[in-house]
Amino acid sequence: MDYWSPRIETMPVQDLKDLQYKLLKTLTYKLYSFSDFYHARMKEAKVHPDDIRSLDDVVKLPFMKKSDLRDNYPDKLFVTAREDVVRFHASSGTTGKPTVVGYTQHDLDAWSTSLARALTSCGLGRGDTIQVSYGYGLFTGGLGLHYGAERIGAAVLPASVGNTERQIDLMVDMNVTAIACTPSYLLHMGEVAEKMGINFGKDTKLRRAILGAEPWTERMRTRIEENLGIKAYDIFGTSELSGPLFTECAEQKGIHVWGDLALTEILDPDTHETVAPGEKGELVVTMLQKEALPMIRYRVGDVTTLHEDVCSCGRTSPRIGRIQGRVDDMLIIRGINVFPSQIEHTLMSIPEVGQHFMIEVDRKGELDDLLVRVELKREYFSDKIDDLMKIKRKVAHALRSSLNVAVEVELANPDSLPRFEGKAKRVIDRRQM
Ligand code: DLL
Repeated sequence: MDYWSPRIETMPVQDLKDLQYKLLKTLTYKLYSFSDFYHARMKEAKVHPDDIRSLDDVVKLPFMKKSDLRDNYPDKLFVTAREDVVRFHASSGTTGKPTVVGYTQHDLDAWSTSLARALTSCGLGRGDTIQVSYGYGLFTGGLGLHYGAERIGAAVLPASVGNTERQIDLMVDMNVTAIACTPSYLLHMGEVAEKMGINFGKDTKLRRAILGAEPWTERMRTRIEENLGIKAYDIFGTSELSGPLFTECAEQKGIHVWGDLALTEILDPDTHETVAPGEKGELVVTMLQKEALPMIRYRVGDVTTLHEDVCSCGRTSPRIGRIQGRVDDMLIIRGINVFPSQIEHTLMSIPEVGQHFMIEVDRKGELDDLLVRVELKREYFSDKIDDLMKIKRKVAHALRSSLNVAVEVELANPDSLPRFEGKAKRVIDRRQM
């Protein structure tokens, strides 16, 4: 069995907990002393670092949420000197502003190490050619996987997203053995390949896929593995925690969350009590070693389960089960996070658009499709097709630039879209996985 960091990955459970406690203690002292934000938060929660006397005392510490990043845009929560930050990424927030994350060199090293362990646990290493078909740029997927794959000595094909036929040609010509992308993109690639007369099993060397950034199911895994003749592994992470960080191992029994890097809790989202082992709840993560943008008890917003038994692969870190949904209303469209409030924000800045809109999500073929239906203000409603097309293009363009994802727009007659008594239900998600 190959491990990337054998000592850490197979450390006896109690030793790992002792290490986590030490790291947590150091982190709380550091942030209490050097971060105005955390100092104030801890004071407000009436907790002092001296009160952290065991790992279980983590529950005394205050939570952190995505809105804290938004409220402190762009970098007010960074605790290192600006000169020590060597990389930024950003992801969509609930309004027009993204949330910005930053990394020191040590943060980037820890991120790559996490992925090096993860990719090794999926059976990848030197001699593999990994096509990275997550977006490169502000999104953490592309560059994250890129450096993780280089770290294990694999050859990287930085394909990014789009131009699917060329991606497939490259996969064949470059003898690609593994791909990292969203599960829906891989299924889409499979369809395009079929049209090109290429059979993944026979015509490519593809054997493994590292799939995540969006929810998917066991059923989808079976479909991918059977249709494409490969092994598919789940990969999880969020930009606030660094980016893609953790995967399943070859046993495919949950995602290993390395204990020296992260402390995982699963809580009841309403009572904030820890749920019983194996029970569903909200994922809350403390990053134990992050420097530029530390995270204590970050409420990730994903619903999952925690498994602390030692995996049959020999790794002792706890595992989380498949992500089963979100506690908030964030949608994931082709791997990109989209908040309905962000759509509303953009629409409401366009003078021609009225108050009412609907968001419809569907899956066309294997790809997510986002349709926004908007009601025009009466004074802009016209029987001239040209005028209407102009407004439609304007709305589509505005949404595309704020969400970073293609949107189909449909203009609706004044007074034609549903009105709501009580809570508006503007999102219809017809995707079945
Ligand atoms: O999606 C990081 C990433 C890149 C993960 C590449 C995996 C692969 P964000 O854009 O910040 O970061 O979005 C994070 O995506 O809170 C989940 O809701 C969702 N998500 C990520 N991975 C999975 C997964 C990246 N394996 C948000 N299953 C998270 C289900 C996932 N949902």
